[in-house]
Amino acid sequence: MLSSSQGKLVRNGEEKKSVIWLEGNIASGKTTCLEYFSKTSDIEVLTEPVSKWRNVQGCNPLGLMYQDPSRWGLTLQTYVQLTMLDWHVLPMSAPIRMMERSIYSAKYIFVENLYKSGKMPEVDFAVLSEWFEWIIKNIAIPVDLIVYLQTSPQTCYERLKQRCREEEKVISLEYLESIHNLYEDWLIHHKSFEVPAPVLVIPADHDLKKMLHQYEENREKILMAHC
Ligand code: DCP
Repeated sequence: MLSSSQGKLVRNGEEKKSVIWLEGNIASGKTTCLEYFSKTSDIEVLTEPVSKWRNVQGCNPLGLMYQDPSRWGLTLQTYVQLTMLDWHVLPMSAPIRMMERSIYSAKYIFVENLYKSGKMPEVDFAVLSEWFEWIIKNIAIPVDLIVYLQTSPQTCYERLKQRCREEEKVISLEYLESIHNLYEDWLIHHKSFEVPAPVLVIPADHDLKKMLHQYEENREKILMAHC
């Protein structure tokens, strides 16, 4: 018998842990969603370690990758893979964990995009792929629900221009369209790669007020993720 009280998930008196991945295009509004759920007791929120990607021992692999993807794509994505894995294996400190993206989207969306667009050499793609396959075969990466913030690439482009992150000034609408198409093929059309959990789609082109309303509406569905 399963019940929920104040976000706590209880099965036959035993607390059940649950892991949710929040997925979506660049600037789709993941941070706002995570902030909203971080106010709920019994949820821990893990944001993407972007600050690490911008500063690893004084170097900025994110910035380098945007300047010269063919040269630095492997460098950034190797580090993304490491930092995401670090999040995935971190012991949970609350019954529910909500994570921004995952090691899966790092590979299936971002690495795939670099390779498919001809910006990642075949050998780099092969090495990253072997690493990824080894990790998912040998290390448990739990997930109960994927929440997909579905946006149009145009909306992300507008939001990106507003937030003005220095490294991202080179991002074009075409780049966001490619990321969008890879996400749709993966999570909506199931055309490309394995989807490791059920997907909850939240339309995310709306303004802040409507988005917060939708998070409220979907709250129980998300918190009861493992049912
Ligand atoms: N990135 C990447 N490769 C990955 C993951 C992310 O190149 N495997 C890049 C894309 C962005 C930056 O890292 O330039 C940060 O990702 P998001 O913009 O999606 O993260 P935010 O926290 O800014 O998301 P949002 O705007 O949805 O809150």
